[in-house]
Amino acid sequence: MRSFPLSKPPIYSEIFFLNKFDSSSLRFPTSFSLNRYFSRQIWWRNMACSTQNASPSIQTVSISYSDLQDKKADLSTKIEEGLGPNGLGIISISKVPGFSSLRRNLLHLSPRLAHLPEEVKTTLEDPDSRYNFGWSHGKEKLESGKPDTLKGSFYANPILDTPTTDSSLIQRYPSYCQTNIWPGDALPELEPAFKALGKLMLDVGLMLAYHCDQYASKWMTMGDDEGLEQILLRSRCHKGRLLYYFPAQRSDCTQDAGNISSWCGWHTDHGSLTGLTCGMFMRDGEELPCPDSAAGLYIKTRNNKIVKAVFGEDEIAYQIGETTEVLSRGRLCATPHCVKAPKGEKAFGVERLTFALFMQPDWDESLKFPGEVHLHQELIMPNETLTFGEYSEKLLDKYYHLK
Ligand SMILES: O=C(O)CCC(=O)C(=O)O
Ligand SMILES: [Fe+2]
Repeated sequence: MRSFPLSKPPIYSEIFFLNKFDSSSLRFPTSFSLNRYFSRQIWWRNMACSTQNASPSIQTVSISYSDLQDKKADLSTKIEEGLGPNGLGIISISKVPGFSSLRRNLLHLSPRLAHLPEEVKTTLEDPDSRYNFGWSHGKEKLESGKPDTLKGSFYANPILDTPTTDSSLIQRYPSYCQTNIWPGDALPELEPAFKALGKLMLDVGLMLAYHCDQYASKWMTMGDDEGLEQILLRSRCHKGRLLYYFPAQRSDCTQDAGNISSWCGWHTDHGSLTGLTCGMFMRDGEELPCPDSAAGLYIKTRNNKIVKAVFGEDEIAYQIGETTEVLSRGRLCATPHCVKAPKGEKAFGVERLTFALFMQPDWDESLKFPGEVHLHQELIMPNETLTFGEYSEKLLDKYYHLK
């Protein structure tokens, strides 16, 4: 039997784990006790304004698309190096045909969406799904408990506009089963651009999942339909998130310097694999290089080091989510990550745009939570079996205190 992973549904991310990470990693006692090493290049950045928080930048382990496509290729060394017990928990795929232009097309629409009139954005909101479809701004909470107004998100299932017409399912799992909400006349380009990039990132992610299964089969037995690839292939739950990080105000650029999670709090994604584009920076409609080399995606390693994860604009990165940790029985651990905002004068007015694809199992997919994986122990008994939908419901109840 093999189980594999899932990724996170949007809502959970920033809300959950911040305080815990910042106060000594309560959440990953077993994973962080393992020693990680990095065989990739590490360099220390000299941060202009603050050296006390300097973290090393680490280039992600990268696999070319042509190698990934080859089902006969043995990529287990790279998978181990990037995602295995000593890896960073993120891997990138280079030279994916068509990716760069699909990324640019979609990311350029992010500020246009964020700047639509408020009354138009309100029509794109979906409170029934706890803002897990359509436009969401200020609905999630920060570490401080205050609403997160630092970024806006647009969520949709890039593969299925209507995952189901069964009204009892829609009522039970609204964050997965609702119908997509597109802006139509207000921004007609969004739907095709979102679907095209989401579909490509899913296809590439499925290829990666195939190689993860090959790697996992070295230490676990699994039936033909139990691998990550098959779980993700049959899922109706994949979710894309187009992110818009609002520009820092002049005061923010010079103050609040040291906080690494200043744009997006520490969290793990709760699905299987999360595809990520490299963030794009813009000011007044013009793309520009990142104004502060310290800004960007940070990851917490298993031996509790914080590093900046670096990958190219033309690469798609994939991170491990909680359900992969469950399905791999703790061998492939969910990756704690956050985003640091740029600071300094040059950061004034600069916005960040990116896209995440949460590849996650179907709401009906059964997951066995092995005793050795210590995720949400207060909610889940060792060796309990839950569907992904039930698991998500438990997390929602936990974090939203509904029950
Ligand atoms: O903005 C990013 O690069 C990461 C976003 C993220 O972690 C998420 O949406 O879960
Ligand atoms: Fe995330």
